[in-house]
Formats: sequence, C-alpha cells, structure tokens
Amino acid sequence: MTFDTIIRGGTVATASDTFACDVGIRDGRIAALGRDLGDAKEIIDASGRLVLPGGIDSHVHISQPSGPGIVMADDFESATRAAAFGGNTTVLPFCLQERGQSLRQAVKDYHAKAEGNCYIDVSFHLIISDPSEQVLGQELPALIKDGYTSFKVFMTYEDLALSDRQILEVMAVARETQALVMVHAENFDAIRFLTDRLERLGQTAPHFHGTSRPIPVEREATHRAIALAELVDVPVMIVHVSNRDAMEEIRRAQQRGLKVSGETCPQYLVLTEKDMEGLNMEGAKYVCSPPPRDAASQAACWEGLQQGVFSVFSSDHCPFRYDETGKLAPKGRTSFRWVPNGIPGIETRLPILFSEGVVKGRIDLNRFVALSSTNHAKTYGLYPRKGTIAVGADADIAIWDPAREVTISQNILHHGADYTPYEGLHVTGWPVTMLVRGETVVADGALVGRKGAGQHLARDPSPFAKQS
Ligand code: DUC
Ligand code: ZN
Ligand code: ZN
Repeated sequence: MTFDTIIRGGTVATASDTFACDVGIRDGRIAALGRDLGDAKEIIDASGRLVLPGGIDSHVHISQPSGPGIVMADDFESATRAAAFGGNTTVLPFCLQERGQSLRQAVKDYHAKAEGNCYIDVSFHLIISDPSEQVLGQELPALIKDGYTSFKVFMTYEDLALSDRQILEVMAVARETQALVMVHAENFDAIRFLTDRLERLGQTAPHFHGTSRPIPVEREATHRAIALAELVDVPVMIVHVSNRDAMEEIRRAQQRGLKVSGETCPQYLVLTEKDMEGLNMEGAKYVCSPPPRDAASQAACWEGLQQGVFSVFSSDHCPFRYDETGKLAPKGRTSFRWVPNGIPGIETRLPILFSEGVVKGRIDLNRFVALSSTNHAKTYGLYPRKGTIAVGADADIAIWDPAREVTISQNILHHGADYTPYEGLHVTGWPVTMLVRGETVVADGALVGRKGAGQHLARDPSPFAKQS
C-alpha cells in the first residue's frame, strides 16, 4: 500500500493519547497509523516533533463590517494565512447580519469574500442582529439545515443587542432546529449608564473602557443568558469569558445538569487591565470586550480550562490597525467609547496556550489538543472529520517543534494588523508545518499552500444541541 505522504518519526498526540507512530495519508485523509508504513511520494521527517490535530479556531472575525470608516485589518486571505502559520487548519468566522439585511444575503456576501481566498478550511457561524419574522420563520431554519448550525447573539452594542424577548425567540428556533446558540454576555444598559457617567467626568482614556464594563456587567448577563436558555431548554455556549464570577455561573449551571458550555481566550490569560493604561492612545491596542481583568481573573480562567468548565479556547481574533481605520478611529472621537472592540490573535493563540499551559505544567498535552482542536470540532459539528488524528479523518495536521524559543513580535507575524498585543511575550514551542486535507500549507515555517485551496464546510448539528 503506498501513500501520498507519510509523516515519519514524530510523537502523535490526540485529546486522549500520546504515542510514537507514523501517519500515512492518502487522498487527503489519514489512511494508516503505525510503523514501517512503506512508501510514499513524500516523506515528512517529524523526529523530535509533535504531530497534532490541526488547530481549529472557532471564534474569529474576518472582514466584518465594523461601523462607518472602520475597516477590519484582515481579509480571508491574510487571516487564513496567519491562522495557518499559527498551527490552525480550520477557522470558524462570523457572518454578520446587519440590521434590515436578509440573513441569506449576508451569507452570500460572506461567501463572496471568502471564495478563492482561503488557505485553510472555514465554516461560518451566523450573527443574528435582526430577528424579524422572515428570519425566525424561514431564513434561519433554512440556513441551519444547510449546515450553518451555530449562531451568536449579543446582549450589548447599539447595532447588535437583542432584547431578552428576542433572545428567547431565537433560542426557541435553535431548539426546534438543533442549532447551538453562542452568547456575548454583557449588560447593555449597565455599560451605557457607566459610559455616560465616565464621559461626564471627562474620564475618556482607553483604560476607562475597562471601568465601563466591570465584572458584574458580565456576571449578570452570563446568569441571565443561562436562565433564558434554561427557560427554553436549549444548549448555550457563553463565549469569551474573562473572570471568576462568570466562570462560576457556568460551572454552577453545568453542575445542575444544564447544557451550558464556556469559552475563554488568550487575552484573559496573559493581558490585564493595566495594559490599557499606555501613554496617549496606546492602551487602545488592548481594548476588547469583555476587557482583560487582573491576575486573579487570569487564575480563574486557567482553573476553568483545567477543570473543564471551559471546553474551548479560541482567539476571538478581531483585528484593527493602530491608525484611523481602526483603533484611532474618526478624528475628534477620542473617548474610549469610539475605540473599536477587538484585538488580533489568530496566529498567537496556540503558541500562548502551549507555552503558558503545557510547558509551564498547567495543562497536559492531551488537554491542549482538546482545547485547541478536538472540542471545537465536537462542539460545532465537525467531528470526527476534523479535530483528531484517526484513520478516516481529514489529514489536517500541525507539526510542532516543542522546544523552539520564540519572542512574539509583530515582525514575525502574518496577520493584517500592524501590531500584536503580545509583543515581547516569550514562548517555548511553535508550530512549524501544517497540512490541510493532506496538502502542505506551511512547510518548516515557509508558505507553500495555495490561496483558494481552503474550502467552506457545511456542519452537522452540534451533538450538544441534539434533542433526545
Ligand atoms: N465580541 C467579540 O466576540 N469579538 C470582538 C468584540 C466583541 O464584543
Ligand atoms: Zn462578543
Ligand atoms: Zn468575537
């Protein structure tokens, strides 16, 4: 039996096991695991390296409309290229429905942006900002059937926030159609109240962004989102959790047997509110929502990852440039209120989790694989095609040099942003070679993949959303 490719001599790790073996790939899939697999057109020497399922980043924003004059720093080409360099083989970006827009049209527009431009595979979540009768009765159920099996709702932001009634209505559709609801949990009225008060006091520097969205704002909304999901009896994923209070709300719900999942992100492990205090507008580089908190919140987020309260670790990549198209948005609008929320992180998510998590002994390698790949595939209906190394799975593989020492710096990254919030962070371990469906995209740190080779994936319903 011959193979297209054999990855030879590496240590394979999945979400459950670590073992020395070679990987035989044929027709884009893993065809054999073992020793002495014979011949192949290409042999990749992985001795001294880890052979892991390619990373799946299930929370990224690419080319998303972000308000007048603001431009997201990545399109599908630059984002998927940067993702590949960061050890990923699939990303799940959001397709935003703008108010008044048909959901179907929003999906068409996103496909047009992605088509022919992706280096790795993509699959869209939806964002529902306008749950009209047409959307709830026809478009959303039809799109879920077509494989867009998850969507996000927002409890804050002028153009996005849904009322509790609207959230209940979209949750009811999710229950009917077995879709997974993702929630951005922050209390809109509380943020508006605090923002107006800070502005009246002249407290408008970027770090007041944190003051305008303190922990109770997130805790209350997390509690409410879970209660609304309980009322409708639907599973829910609370995204980008930043602190202990919100994490404990999720844990308590899980202990009560509710189908509540949680996600956290690199910014809540290695950044703090202090980062938003830079001179002039420098702090804007770290403005994201929820905001980075303090050392105790970081420790709580690690606890959530270690104890399984959080099943997925995503980047929430939401890149803006540090100029007037992004973080320094429109002249005269200097208050933190106008700083677009979001930071880049698609390429640095996995090195940060590996170094701060595995190398520092906070999590083991198998949990790293679960948090970075397998659980994303399971949660969002891509498993077992994606997210594992097993015979029959897509040959989506990241080969890591676990000993490589790297200082994260803008000049080594491939994203479209002009800065990284992780500048100067020293990490051990770096992904060096990535294959998507058996085709090498990055080979020993060099781009060899083809723009347009990445495909859009229709997904199965989340196993969590299946009604018994
Ligand atoms: N929510 C996100 O998920 N990403 C960036 C900004 C935000 O509020
Ligand atoms: Zn959000
Ligand atoms: Zn996000």
